[in-house]
Amino acid sequence: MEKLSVVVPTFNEAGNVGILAERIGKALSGIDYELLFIDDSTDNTPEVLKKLSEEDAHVRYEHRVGETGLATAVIRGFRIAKGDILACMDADLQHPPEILRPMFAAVRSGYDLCIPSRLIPGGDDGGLNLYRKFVSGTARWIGKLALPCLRKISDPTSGLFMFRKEILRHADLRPVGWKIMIEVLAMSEYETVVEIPYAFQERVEGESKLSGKATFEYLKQVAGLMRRASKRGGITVTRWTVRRMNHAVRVLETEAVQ
Ligand SMILES: Nc1nc2c(ncn2[C@@H]2O[C@H](COP(=O)(O)OP(=O)(O)O)[C@@H](O)[C@H]2O)c(=O)[nH]1
Ligand SMILES: [Mg+2]
Repeated sequence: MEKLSVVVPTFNEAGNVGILAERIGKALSGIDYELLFIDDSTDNTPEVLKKLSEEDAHVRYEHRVGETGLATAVIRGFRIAKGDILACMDADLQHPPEILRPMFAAVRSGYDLCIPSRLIPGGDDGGLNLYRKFVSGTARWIGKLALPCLRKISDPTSGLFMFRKEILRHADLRPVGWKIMIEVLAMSEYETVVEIPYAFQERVEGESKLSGKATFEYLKQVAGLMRRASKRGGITVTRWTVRRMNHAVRVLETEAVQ
């Protein structure tokens, strides 16, 4: 079976990475995977990651010194990942790690990209307060207006997605902004996307790093992509129900047994 690399950017997430690694381990049992942290922390997260990587052979990490930025971290992760299928997930457990198994089942079933969505039947954006809901709704609206390739995708501004590595072969990804998924959607080569529902969670440990600067960077990124985007549309987007998603997971189980 193909190998999966889960890339997780971390900035001061010492209280989350252990639980994340444990839950990912359970979610991906029987699947060949690596969990790759790209860390820019100033707290004791690097020590926690070092210990995790010694205890769990699936875990790798790189601690960067003198460099920060969510997008540069994720792109670095994609570059050094060993998998054939790549995923990106936040470290703070707002993206429930258990969704990785249905995402993997979905990509394996033949789609180029799987984008979990909070905004389709079966999904839930309950972890966001009203202000964050407004910010993220406006960001989506601007993104879709400016970039045709985002129009059919219900939740293109989260940091949770999985795809076949080959779609990045000729992609000129520029590590600007906060939203790495829109960079991938605009710059890579793919035809089919599947959306699956998931419930976004509230952050329990640590703090959000989202700032006013991130909003400005997003606008700059969208403006840049309007000029550079190689993907302008022509994408088939399929929306799965919970039932369809569970079916794909069952198919994956039978493949894993063989
Ligand atoms: N490596 C790295 N990770 C970052 C940086 N900023 C944020 N992150 C990580 O990116 C993910 C999303 O950040 P978060 O603050 O939760 O954003 P929010 O969910 O939009 O509030 C988390 O895993 C953070 O630890 C950064 O400068 N470098
Ligand atoms: Mg978060």
